[in-house]
Amino acid sequence: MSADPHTPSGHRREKVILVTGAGGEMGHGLIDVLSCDGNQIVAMDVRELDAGVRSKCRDAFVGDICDGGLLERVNAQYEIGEIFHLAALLSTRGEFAPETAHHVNVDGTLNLLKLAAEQARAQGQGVKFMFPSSIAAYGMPSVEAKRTNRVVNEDQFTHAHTMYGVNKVAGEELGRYYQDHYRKLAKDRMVRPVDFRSIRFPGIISSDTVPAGGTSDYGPEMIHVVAQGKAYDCFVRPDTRIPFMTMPEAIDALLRLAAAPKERLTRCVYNVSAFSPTAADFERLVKRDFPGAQVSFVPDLGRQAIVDSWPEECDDSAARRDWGWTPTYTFESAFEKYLMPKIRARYGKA
Ligand code: AKB
Repeated sequence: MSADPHTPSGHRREKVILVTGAGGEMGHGLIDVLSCDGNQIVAMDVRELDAGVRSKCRDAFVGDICDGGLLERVNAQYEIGEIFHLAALLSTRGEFAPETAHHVNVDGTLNLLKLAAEQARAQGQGVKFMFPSSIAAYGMPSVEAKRTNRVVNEDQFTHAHTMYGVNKVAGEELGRYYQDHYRKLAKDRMVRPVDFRSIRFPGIISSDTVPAGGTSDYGPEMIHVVAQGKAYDCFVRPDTRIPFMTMPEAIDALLRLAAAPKERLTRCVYNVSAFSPTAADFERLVKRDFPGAQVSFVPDLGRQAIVDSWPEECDDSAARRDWGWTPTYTFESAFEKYLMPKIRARYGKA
């Protein structure tokens, strides 16, 4: 696949930002912010984008990141300065079809890294590659080990227990390879064709969208289901604790890392986190804000084992030091200032 800075008709290709998984939870919010800054966005997703998101994009391609022909079309038409690669099959869905998860999550990521390297060669400069990784990259060996090692840093316990988590670690390593070692022995190798930057996101709670296919979903699911006046059966134990953050904080972190001067960054992969509530903490605030809410705990042993392999808290001191990461909310203020106002409006509970 060789890119040329000009289209076949000789016109210079437009400089754009490519967003994969554009129709997903994070894609919605990211494109909202990127488009406000006047960026030209090219979106990719397996499904048609909703009209609101599509209207904020220069172009949109419906298809699979494993489709070489599709990527070739994007490569030929546009000059890509940055890639936000959000497309992925999450942890729960990945455990029902692990080989499919690997194909999408790893082969797809490799395709995008190859595209970035081709673009860099054509442009004569590196392409920034933003890769949302996950706390699923961690694999606490037991609940006891999780409770003993409450706060983990980026270099601890990275033997993931899910295909999704293994895929995220693979994506991190592929990105580091493309950045630092790509085509190591080739005489015509380009140095640093990819500027790879990654965040291991915790569970994310959005007031606008309900996640699907994840194992941290119990938090946002509980809020959205109860807000509709329905009873919620939580699939993990009340004492289950993992890190979470709000979607606005996640998008702020991704854009803040993208904007950071490369010389400030001491690593490719960073933890970020805002708060680490238990499932019982979610229940407590949901019942406070929706009196009469019905929440019961019916652990799904398989999904419970996945969440038990994720740490209680992540040490995000490197992100705070290198690029100024700081959370916006505490768990309480996330409910008070972000979730409740928008959730009530969304479900007519204002
Ligand atoms: C999942 O639950 O699989 C994701 C994640 C923690 O990355 N939300």
